Amino acid sequence: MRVCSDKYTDREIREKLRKKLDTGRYEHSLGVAYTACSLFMAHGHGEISDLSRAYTAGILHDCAKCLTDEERDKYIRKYQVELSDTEQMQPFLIHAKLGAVLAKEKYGVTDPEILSAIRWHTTGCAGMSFLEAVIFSADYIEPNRKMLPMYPALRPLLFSDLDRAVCDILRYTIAHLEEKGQLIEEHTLEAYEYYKKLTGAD
Ligand code: DGI
Ligand code: FE
Ligand code: FE
Repeated sequence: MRVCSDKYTDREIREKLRKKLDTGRYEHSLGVAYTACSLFMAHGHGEISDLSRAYTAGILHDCAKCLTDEERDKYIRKYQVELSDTEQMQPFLIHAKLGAVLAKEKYGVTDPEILSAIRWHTTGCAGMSFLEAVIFSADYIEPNRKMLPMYPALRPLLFSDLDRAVCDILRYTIAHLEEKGQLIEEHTLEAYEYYKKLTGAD
């Protein structure tokens, strides 16, 4: 697969990632990349240039997920990444923002839409682009994910009604976080309100 990088081939990106991610995370990243390509095809975007963007965003979306705390803090300082209060209190959220920075700095990706899809893959946001919505949802449904009760219905829904499925994912995520008593990013709540209104879901 052609990859959207100014510096590396697909194989080089995979080799670099394999060293930076644990095995499960690497396999998940491949799963997101190919699920994102499939969603592009299903929604009428079959050009290789489109699929390359889906693949690149998918494979790199968690590139900052397996950093040590020291590495993470070093990159935050080096690239002057600003953190929200929620990110400071729940640092696992930082990998989305930092992933977009590292995709650019370490993997040679310059396409702003790919970087933005990586940036928003965890929380989502209101009015996502097609690529952003695809990466956000491919992350949730790719086949390596541990089985959840809603998957048999949710997975096909993404291929027929993307906005409705994004809305469902946001609802499930918010309910899950509330149950666990976790802080919820404003972007996640705004995204849910947006997709609820867009799709008329209740
Ligand atoms: O990195 P992954 O595990 O592949 O997936 P991810 O980046 O979507 O992270 C998943 C976790 O992030 C999942 O447990 C839900 C959580 N999450 C999403 N939005 C928020 C959130 N957690 C908190 N605390 N607040 C949020 O707004
Ligand atoms: Fe992630
Ligand atoms: Fe992920």
